Amino acid sequence: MLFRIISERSSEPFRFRISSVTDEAIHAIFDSVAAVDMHTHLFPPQFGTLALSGVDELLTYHYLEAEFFRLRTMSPAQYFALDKGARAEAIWDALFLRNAPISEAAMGVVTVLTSFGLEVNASGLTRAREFFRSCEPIRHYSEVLRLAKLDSVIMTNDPLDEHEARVWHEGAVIAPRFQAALRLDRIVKETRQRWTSSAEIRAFLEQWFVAMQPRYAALSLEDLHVFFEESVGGRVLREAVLPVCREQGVPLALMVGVRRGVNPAIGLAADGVRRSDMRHLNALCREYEGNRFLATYLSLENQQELCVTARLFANLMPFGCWWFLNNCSIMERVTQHRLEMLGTTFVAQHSDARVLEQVIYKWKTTRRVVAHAYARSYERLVEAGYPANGAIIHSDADKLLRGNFEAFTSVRQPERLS
Ligand code: FIX
Ligand code: ZN
Repeated sequence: MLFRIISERSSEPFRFRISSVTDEAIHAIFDSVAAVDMHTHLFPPQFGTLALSGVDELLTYHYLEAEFFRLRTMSPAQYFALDKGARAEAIWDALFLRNAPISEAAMGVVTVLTSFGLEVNASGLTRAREFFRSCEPIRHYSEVLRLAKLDSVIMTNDPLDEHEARVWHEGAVIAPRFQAALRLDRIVKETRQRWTSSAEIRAFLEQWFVAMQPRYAALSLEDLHVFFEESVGGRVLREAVLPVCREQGVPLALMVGVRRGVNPAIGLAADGVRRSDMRHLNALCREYEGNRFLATYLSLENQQELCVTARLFANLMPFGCWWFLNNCSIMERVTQHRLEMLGTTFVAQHSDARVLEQVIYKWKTTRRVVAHAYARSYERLVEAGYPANGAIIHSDADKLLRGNFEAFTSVRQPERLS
């Protein structure tokens, strides 16, 4: 326990009359905030087969597939020849029954099942299948968001995906708790095949900005040097993406450091990580000061430089511990470091969930780790003589779990950033 003096609540919520706060009180405050999950691959039921949910989807998550292949029970080719149910059974048997599900992703499945009163044992998979089959989709969606204490989630929306585009064209009313993020990866990659000028791409983007009303546009890439290259990709980014984002007041999220397709045999799990050159992010923030950038870096080695760059440029908002960083030990270290370097001016985490129920375990871990990191800093603050203040702790938790993202992506920005 970090703090010994218990706080006393006054009549106003979170106005503590305190000389200090307990670690427990800080955790309770972080637990009370309805978070916004700023990057997921989730879809509401209107998107049909794109909306993944249930135990078979949880078990065939690519994080678990990578762990399964390490056991060499079967080759990737043998595995991918099976149907989804048989793949789930193979993973269940190998990672959950024959071995302790000790990894972050495997433990996550245990947390999800437990939250629905389900158990990990020989009959557990059959029971879990029965349970998820019996759930009414809309009610189940709200229940999952309630358990994860999420106010809303941001999807990843690719206008070049035919299935998705059809849903948008049909004018489906998208569930208000699911908001769009316009994903640019394919647009940038397939420019040469699809468009002949930057003006055409600009028009295409503008049309989709209207249709989707995205909170931000997003691009994942190995390194940012492409922004400054004399290549088709470089020109699209400079002549279409950056100006349209600036004009529409929409931030561009940069997800940097992923090496795609390192081992294509293992499907969605094929990607690796690469340390990036931070000079390009510095140059982007400096040369495009009228744009706003959200940024997450996949390599642990880039985290300090990201903080330093954010100290230099207020048009940059670091976010989350992405993918291979989204586990307890690293998230705690990175979050602590960000608090030390940036105060609370960053977005603490996103889930990257692909399967609905994953938000339950990912947000449970996030709240615990972020609250713990915050409590460690706060303990030092109180020791330094600062009068503990529950209202400020609540406001900080709100900023880290939702407010910074909301303020940064809202259309009305302070003059100097717009
Ligand atoms: O590019 C992304 O948005 C990545 O998050 C995914 O491609 C990746 O497969 C993933 O799910 C990581 O969590
Ligand atoms: Zn993602």
